Amino acid sequence: MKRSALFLMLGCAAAVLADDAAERIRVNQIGYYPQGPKTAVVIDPASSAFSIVSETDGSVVYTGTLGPASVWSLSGENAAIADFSGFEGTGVFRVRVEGIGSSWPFEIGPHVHEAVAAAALKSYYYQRASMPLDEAWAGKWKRAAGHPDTTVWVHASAATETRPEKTVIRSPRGWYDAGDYNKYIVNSGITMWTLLAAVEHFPEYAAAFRTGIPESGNGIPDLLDEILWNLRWMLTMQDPDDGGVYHKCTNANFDGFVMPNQARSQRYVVQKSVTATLDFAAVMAQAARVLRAYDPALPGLADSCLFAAEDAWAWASGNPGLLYNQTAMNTAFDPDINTGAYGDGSAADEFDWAAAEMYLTTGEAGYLADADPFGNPDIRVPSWPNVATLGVVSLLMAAERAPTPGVDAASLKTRFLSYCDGLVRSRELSAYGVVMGSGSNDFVWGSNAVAANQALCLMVAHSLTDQADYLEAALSNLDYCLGRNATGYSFVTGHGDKTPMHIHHRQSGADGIADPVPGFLAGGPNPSQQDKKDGAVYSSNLPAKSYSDMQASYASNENCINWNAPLVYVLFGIEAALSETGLPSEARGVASRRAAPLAFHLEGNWPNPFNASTRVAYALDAPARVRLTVFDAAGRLIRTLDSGVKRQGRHETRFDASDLPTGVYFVRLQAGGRSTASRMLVLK
Ligand code: 9MR
Repeated sequence: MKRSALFLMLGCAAAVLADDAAERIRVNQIGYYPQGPKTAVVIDPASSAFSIVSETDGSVVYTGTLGPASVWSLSGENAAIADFSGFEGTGVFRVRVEGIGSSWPFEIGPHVHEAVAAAALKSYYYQRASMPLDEAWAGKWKRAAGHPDTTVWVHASAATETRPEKTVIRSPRGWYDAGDYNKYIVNSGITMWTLLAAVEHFPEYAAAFRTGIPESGNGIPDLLDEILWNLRWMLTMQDPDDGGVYHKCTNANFDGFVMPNQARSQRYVVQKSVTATLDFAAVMAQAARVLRAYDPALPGLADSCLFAAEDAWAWASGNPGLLYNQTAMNTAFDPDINTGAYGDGSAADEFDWAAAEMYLTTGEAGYLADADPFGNPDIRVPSWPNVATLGVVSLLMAAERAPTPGVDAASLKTRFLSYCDGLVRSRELSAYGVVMGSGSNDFVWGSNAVAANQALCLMVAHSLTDQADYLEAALSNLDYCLGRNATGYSFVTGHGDKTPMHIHHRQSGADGIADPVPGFLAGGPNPSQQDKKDGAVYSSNLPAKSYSDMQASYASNENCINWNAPLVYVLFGIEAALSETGLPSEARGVASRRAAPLAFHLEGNWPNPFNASTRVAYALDAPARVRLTVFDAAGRLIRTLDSGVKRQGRHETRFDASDLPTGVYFVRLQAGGRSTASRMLVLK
């Protein structure tokens, strides 16, 4: 249960006041790194003194003075910054301000964002079409398979001589786009690039990172296994006869709030478009590059991706003006298609991006002649209709490793860094000390992904220069997403004390479980409020406060694959840069550089051996966020039991193994970025 709800049930007036205080002291509710920057934002400060208070014993461990208050015009708030970067202790703490009270608790620890990174990536598993989600991996959000997509009809708009209308094709797998159950190539394009870029840019970290999915332990990084689920779907979306790519695999209309297996409307592939085909070409070219290293495990897949990319590029070159216009399509063909359009007025940036990826994978300069990805690129925050920056980033990161003949990478780098310098400078004008909100168009539909994509660009700048101010600016936007914002929400479901509970996500609305499916980044504040006509209610019209935690609010409170992807990228990059080891704490054989003061141990489980379920006991000598991980005898991660922040003392967690085969298992306890040795559990 949420802490605030429990307090309200107890009718404890003092505790309600504590929530009120937490509303006025905005922190990253997940936490901070011991040696990293640490700031909170205080609204309408009553005094200038603040302190950091230990959750263990209530002692004051640090005191400081607030910065000068100023107004953030985007939220209408008078805000001052509490900077406690000088405090480097580890544990669980709150910020206390005289005359207000205390913030939500947060952790300071060496791998503080690892659990939220795992959840953000795991969210893609929860979005998988065409397979059941077993309890072993999905926990209480287990569900039956939805959308086999084995009898998909070719829509009239996509009919050809070889595939006339109603030809049945197979298009299984893939991720549901968002709260809806449709699968869109354009949005898969930027999403896949971003996740593949995390594999390319943080290779050691990605290789060692485990999320607990059915494929874990198969010799391929979990992140790449997840990517493959969608890649194999994307390959089905190319017409083998001409190389063109269908814009989407979709219902005619959005489903109601039902579970995936209850959504059984006829599925269609609709008109091929130049944007979908180029996004597909770019992703397939990039995938061919990344998958080459896995040829023995995935024989022929890299080659297949490259062939698919070349065929798509050829089709797009022959049909450069074939943009997707759903309204026009519906006047000419039946049935009408009313799901997400992902329409675009120009394919110039898609040509640039695809040309860049094709050039980098093949080394053929011819691609640079057809489009000019590096001539005068439109460098700006990436989004699904604006993808030129993706090609620029791929080129700049590749140029760090090997020469790029025919491209002036040095001048491109100067231009990219000058864009990022602007983002860094903008923080100085922000009362919140964040980059987000520096541009007048930042608060759009999916604004939290604007924050995450600005942070992605800043992480790239950090990789290119190793300069700390880029990393700190990226971290400011991560703080924004996790609670240091004008709504006070940590926008990732299930992570933080005040998080979205009514996300516009069909499974979360239909499964009868109070907690939403975890790990989703909610869309975020959006003053256009396009969903008001459908019942969404907002308490503010101010840009940074136009957010509503209601299921009806698809314009501010939906999840979407292209919004989670930059969050995964940034979390991987920040953990790789700022965590104690630069590797996930679960990675074997990684020595800790510095021992955390937190001590904890696993006690015996009871009963043992056991049938179906057992209790695992453990003790903490200080409060910490706790995670138990269970492995099978082959070392495969079987289950992760997240316990949230636990107080000092002894605790028990029930481990239900009713769905697992008998045998030997091992449990480990993780807290404060470290883990204990394993204990054996015997299931008879
Ligand atoms: O993210 C998309 C946003 O940029 C558009 O303004 C909006 C309206 O066209 O659509 C958003 O994408 C939605 C898509 O159309 C259907 N699946 C859910 C997506 C997120 O809301």
